Amino acid sequence: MPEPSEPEPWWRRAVFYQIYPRSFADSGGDGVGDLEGIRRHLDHLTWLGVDALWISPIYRSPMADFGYDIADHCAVDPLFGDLDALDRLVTDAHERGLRVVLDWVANHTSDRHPWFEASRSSVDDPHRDWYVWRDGRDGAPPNNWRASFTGEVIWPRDADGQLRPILGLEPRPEADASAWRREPRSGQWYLHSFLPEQPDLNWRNPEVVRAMHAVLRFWLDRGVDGFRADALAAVAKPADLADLPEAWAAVPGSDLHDDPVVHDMLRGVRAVLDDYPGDRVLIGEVHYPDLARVLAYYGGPEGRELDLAFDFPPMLDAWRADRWRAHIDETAARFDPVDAWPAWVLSNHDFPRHADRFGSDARARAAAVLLLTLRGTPFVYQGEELGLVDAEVPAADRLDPGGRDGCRAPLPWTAAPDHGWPGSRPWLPFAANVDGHDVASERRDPRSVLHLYRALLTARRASPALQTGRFRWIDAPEPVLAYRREAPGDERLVAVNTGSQAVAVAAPGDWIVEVSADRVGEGARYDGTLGPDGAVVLRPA
Ligand code: ISL
Repeated sequence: MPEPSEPEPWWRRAVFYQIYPRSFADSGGDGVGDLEGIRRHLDHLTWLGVDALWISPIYRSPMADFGYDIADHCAVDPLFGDLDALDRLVTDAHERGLRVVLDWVANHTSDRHPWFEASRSSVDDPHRDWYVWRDGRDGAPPNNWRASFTGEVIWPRDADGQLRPILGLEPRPEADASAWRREPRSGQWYLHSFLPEQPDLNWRNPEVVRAMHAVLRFWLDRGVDGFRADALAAVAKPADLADLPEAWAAVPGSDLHDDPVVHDMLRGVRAVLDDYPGDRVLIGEVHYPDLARVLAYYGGPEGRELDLAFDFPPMLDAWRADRWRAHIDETAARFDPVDAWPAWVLSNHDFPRHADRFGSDARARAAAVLLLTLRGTPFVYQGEELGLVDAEVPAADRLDPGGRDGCRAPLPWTAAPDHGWPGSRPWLPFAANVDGHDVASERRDPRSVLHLYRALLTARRASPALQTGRFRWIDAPEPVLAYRREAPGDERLVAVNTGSQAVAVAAPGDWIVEVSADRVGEGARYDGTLGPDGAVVLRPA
């Protein structure tokens, strides 16, 4: 935790941009994005004004889970390039002042990883205990845990405000829902919280810890600025691997576990990062509906752990002022007293895009104003800066075992029929609203969503209040979220109308519209009215 006299770590002021490398930009003409494609488009990202890139996995992989199944942690998959391409990307990004954060998948490897191939080869193999092997129960799996992707879990709030898991998709009939698979050679079962091709590592084995630390050092030595740690709840499985209560039996165990083993693991990783200069960042995917549990992953008296954890409950909630006010208040009430810093996110590669979920372009614009002016570090998912919705992928054409293809559509760079993806057809179709929502067209139109993101990022970069200042609500009618951001000598006022009626929102004092969600009226005095879905950032006149 920084002393007040220490400068804030860079990641508190930063805006992160998530790159899903298969879908960002293709330099090779094979229809799949690659590292050289990212490097060639760095100017776009600096023009946009983000500070750091998080790149989803680029490691050697059979791609059963599109890279989240790693067969060699220290090699780049040939689809994406090679180590030289990664080095060139990091060097060029750094020259432009962009940090680079890689994905780190701790919970599992690919079943084709040499560690697992050795582990499954015999009960006596030295790697056997690197994974989680158990005897079955009378020919049945060792416990009642389910794997992910056998039915979708979402976390809606009931009318009584309680969070409850429900299955959003019917489990696929052919899917084996168990999180265990029997290995015929030994007759034992191995645990896979996700696909059978993704066996879970055993983090209680010190050799796994050592091997993974070596992986992290391999990339830190190459100059990467930190990691986004995948699926931490799955790592936190209890040692006894006991059955889940019946009410939870249909929920993938990877969304439920919260055992202290994960905190030992994170403190160890933190120590590795702290060996390196420059505030290397550790961002965690802690997919719990309950913020108190997420906060524990920032560490405690026994030591620091994560720097940032995604605040997922608001991402999975409706576009309603009362819900967002409650999430923002709860985050502040829990995080501020211990100086933990939230990470806000509206979309990523696992969930339908917010322009789809919130139902209109105008709402997505208003949500962007909120995302980029809250107290905390925002994460922008590639394509949201264009206002993209998901691609429509007919069931028969779906590639992802979790049904998440829609939000992974390739980024359209131009208005041409190939949208800047020459050569083979891209691996997925373009977004349903691709027409007019490509980078080149939006760069020409100052009212585009792209220019809105750029204006918000420019305003944020110039304002200590927006970056790290205090947050204070101001009075506003119910469908509106209105707040001040304040730092010494600097302040901004933000008002976001989540409703579809114009509404009067008084701003005490005299204010100029710095950014407006529809780009109308910027530079003029704020007149006290927000249009339908309107949102503004105001600076003192
Ligand atoms: O994708 C989900 C729901 O559709 C989530 O429950 C997701 O499985 C969970 O957040 C963990 O996600 C991460 O690990 C997975 C990988 O498939 C995801 O892409 C990744 O973000 C396994 O590595």
